[in-house]
Amino acid sequence: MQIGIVGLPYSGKTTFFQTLTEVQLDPTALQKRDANLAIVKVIDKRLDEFTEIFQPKKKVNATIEIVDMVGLQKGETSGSSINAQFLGKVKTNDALIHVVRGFKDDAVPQDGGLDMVRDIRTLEDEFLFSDMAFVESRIEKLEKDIQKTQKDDAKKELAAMQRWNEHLQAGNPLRTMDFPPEDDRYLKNYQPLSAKPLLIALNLGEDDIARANEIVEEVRKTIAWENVIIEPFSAKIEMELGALDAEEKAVFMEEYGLKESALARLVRSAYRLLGLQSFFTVGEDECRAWTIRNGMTAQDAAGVIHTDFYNKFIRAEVVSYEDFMKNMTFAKCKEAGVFRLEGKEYIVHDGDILHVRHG
Ligand SMILES: Nc1nc2c(ncn2[C@@H]2O[C@H](COP(=O)(O)OP(=O)(O)OP(=O)(O)O)[C@@H](O)[C@H]2O)c(=O)[nH]1
Ligand SMILES: [Mg+2]
Repeated sequence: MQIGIVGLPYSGKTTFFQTLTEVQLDPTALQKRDANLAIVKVIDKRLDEFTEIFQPKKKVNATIEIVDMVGLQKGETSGSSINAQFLGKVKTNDALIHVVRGFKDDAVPQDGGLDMVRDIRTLEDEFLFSDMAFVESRIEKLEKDIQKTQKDDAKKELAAMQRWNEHLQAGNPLRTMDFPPEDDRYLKNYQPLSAKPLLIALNLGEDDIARANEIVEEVRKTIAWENVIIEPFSAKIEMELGALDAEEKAVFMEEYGLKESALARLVRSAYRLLGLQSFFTVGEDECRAWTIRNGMTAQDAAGVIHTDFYNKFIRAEVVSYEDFMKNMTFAKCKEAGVFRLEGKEYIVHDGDILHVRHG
């Protein structure tokens, strides 16, 4: 699962990226001398609670990969051509965090003054134009193919591309479209940019953090897009937080009226945005959060732990987070009848503790 940080120049992308303090740099990325990939822990208080209870040798958080998408140079957004190479790189991400400049600072250059809505639209338009150009060229090619060969496959795809085109021509990003199941493979193959799940992160000035919710509402009303999460934060505050010890941190956060670091919140939102959830395996050796997509079955989930567990799946013992916390031990969960035996079709819920029985 990889999330790309995108945004106009000087919006604070790299500053934000560097505040990912729980960062472990991916060794393969370092080999490629491409240190802008971070593997970030998904902070989850449920995992912390299980760790308290079981005192395991090892605690393993779910993780998410975040990439600072370098390559968008100043000036590239004038006219309508962010370079194709940059857009190609963006396509490889599963979701995008768009960092938007919301802080005033005369020392940091800014074209045309502060305007978050304009900046959001600028980048979104680029994604829209790029998808339109792609879809139009696809339509042209498919029409030619059909004239020559009359293939059913090409006809089906043409119909899909025409639907996409209509949606895009009306100025709508593809993420707001209801795709029929047969479009799945085109989405997978073509990775259209305007279909990517989008989290808009408003990098507000420190003085505006206190009225962040108000600002978010204003922006939300103005852009009125569906399926987009908008979160406020301050890259500068996050950076300062990162340099403090725990006690100083608490005082500092109190001062700004912050309950948690924006980072933890943003990562959680990103997780939700991707339609992801966690299940847990717990015990004295290890307490661990695993990532699955919403709707995955017990057998799928077992396969995330180990391919063998998928192939040799027999049953899963399952207890929900809430039920476990009411009873505190597996023995008591069994007595209370909340430690259930489920088959391979069972749909795993967020927070389930799973114990896989396999052959
Ligand atoms: N005052 C203030 N300055 C910030 C904030 N966030 C970033 N900056 C400053 O803005 C400048 C640009 O920040 P970067 O994080 O490098 O921005 P970027 O989006 O990565 O820029 P490019 O990679 O050039 O596109 C730096 O000098 C930062 O110190 C903020 O929240 N407040
Ligand atoms: Mg940068």
